[in-house]
Amino acid sequence: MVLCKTGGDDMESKSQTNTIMIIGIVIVAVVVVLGALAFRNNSPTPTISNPTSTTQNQIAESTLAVSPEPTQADVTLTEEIQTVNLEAGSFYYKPNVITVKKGQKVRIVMKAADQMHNFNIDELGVKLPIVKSGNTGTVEFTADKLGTFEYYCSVVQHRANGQVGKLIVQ
Ligand SMILES: [Cu+2]
Repeated sequence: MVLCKTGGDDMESKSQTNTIMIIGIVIVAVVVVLGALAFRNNSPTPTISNPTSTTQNQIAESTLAVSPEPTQADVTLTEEIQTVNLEAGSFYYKPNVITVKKGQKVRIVMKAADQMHNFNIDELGVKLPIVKSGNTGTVEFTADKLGTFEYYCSVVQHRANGQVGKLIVQ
């Protein structure tokens, strides 16, 4: 009886260790399968979530571009600026006549061809500081007065030597 009992205990403990081992294997297998699934899921998830996020961004951008009017106003403002490329040399401006409409925003982009030059229109308060030879300087102003105004270079005797031009505001 005693032997049988101990034998039965042995059997029980053996089957217990067996079930523990099986449970352990099952857990490991589950973990491995879950891990593999997680890996598989991880790689497609960004490709799935990215398009949705970009489309969301695109939607957000398009709604932003459509709804606020200041953005459109800015675009038209920059289009309204009339850019004049001006060459300044000894002793001339090319072109030496610029015609604009009253109220026009004007951007003068002046390249100093040989030596240092500047650009001034006294009546409109326009002053482009000295631009060194080979460099380019920019000045912006609004032609808010009707008339013909002289632009000139104030570097030493340049104006007297004929470095002048006419801005006609119509
Ligand atoms: Cu000059």
